Amino acid sequence: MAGLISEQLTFFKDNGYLVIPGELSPGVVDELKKETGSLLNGFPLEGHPMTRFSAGGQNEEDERKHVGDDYFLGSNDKIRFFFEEGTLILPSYPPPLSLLIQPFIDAFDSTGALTKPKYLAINKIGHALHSLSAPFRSMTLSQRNKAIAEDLGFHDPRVLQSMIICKQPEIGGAVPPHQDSAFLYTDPPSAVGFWYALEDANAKNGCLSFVPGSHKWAPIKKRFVRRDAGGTGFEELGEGQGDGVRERFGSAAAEAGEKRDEEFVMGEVKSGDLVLIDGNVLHKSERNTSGVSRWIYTFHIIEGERKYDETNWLQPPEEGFSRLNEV
Ligand SMILES: O=C(O)CCC(=O)C(=O)O
Repeated sequence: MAGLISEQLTFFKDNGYLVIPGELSPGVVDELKKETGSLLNGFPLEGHPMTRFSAGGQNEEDERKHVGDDYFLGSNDKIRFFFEEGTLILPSYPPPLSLLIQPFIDAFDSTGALTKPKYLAINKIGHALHSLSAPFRSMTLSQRNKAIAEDLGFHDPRVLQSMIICKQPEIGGAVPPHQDSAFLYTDPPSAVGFWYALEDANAKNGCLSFVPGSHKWAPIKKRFVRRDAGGTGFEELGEGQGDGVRERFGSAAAEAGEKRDEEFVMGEVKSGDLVLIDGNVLHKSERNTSGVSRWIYTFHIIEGERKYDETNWLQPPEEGFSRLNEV
């Protein structure tokens, strides 16, 4: 099975991301969307802790955060459903306007009740679609993805998480600038994201944007960990831990990078396109302010030969992370 052609590999190495048009056939996209629809319609609200996914950090009330953390932290070997937060645009509107429009833009109203049907209120589904959902499993653990991982230099590529991000019409939240290796930290960093558009993604419905080449100068400085006292947070890297720039491009590159400006380039894509994302590259996506959803599926791989420790928020299931080499 063929992986990347040399121009694609060169683009990825230079820019830290790569768009591969038409990676999924329309038939496969339809099958994955059908599965997504069934999951969204099928999950029970009873017993759900109503955990919202906040890409910006931990800003829920303590009690809700605690319940949410358990639901989130235990999702490594499950398919779980995280609601849109949807309140981010409110501060720019003074009351009473903000109070009037809130029910129409947030997944929840001020009493905590859902303002949308549940299938229109979910931000993301995760994190074990690659092992528990048959259609997502077969397109993830595939010869094609194994060949791509090999071309990217992986010896023992492990799929450690997978997600559907729905970016629902009107309430789909922004994802602030980040580097995936801060959330999926190996020492040294090795994460690569495989991001598939299940619908067209553009400036209006919140496509990705990237800082091209930032993987060469933007070191990982903090990592997302489980806290001893419970919950999650960011922790500075320890002495001698790899930052993803020094090991690959040298100390001078990392030091020069401290002074670089971040210039984002938009990555509009069509349904079926694949985007590969280096774990150090800075990327983000904006709110979906349009009336059209932006469904995507993404999974991440790490190098199994690197150290993945017990402080990472995401811990391996009993059988370990899925081995792409074994497909
Ligand atoms: O799909 C998005 O909007 C953000 C996804 C992303 O940043 C990621 O998977 O690292």
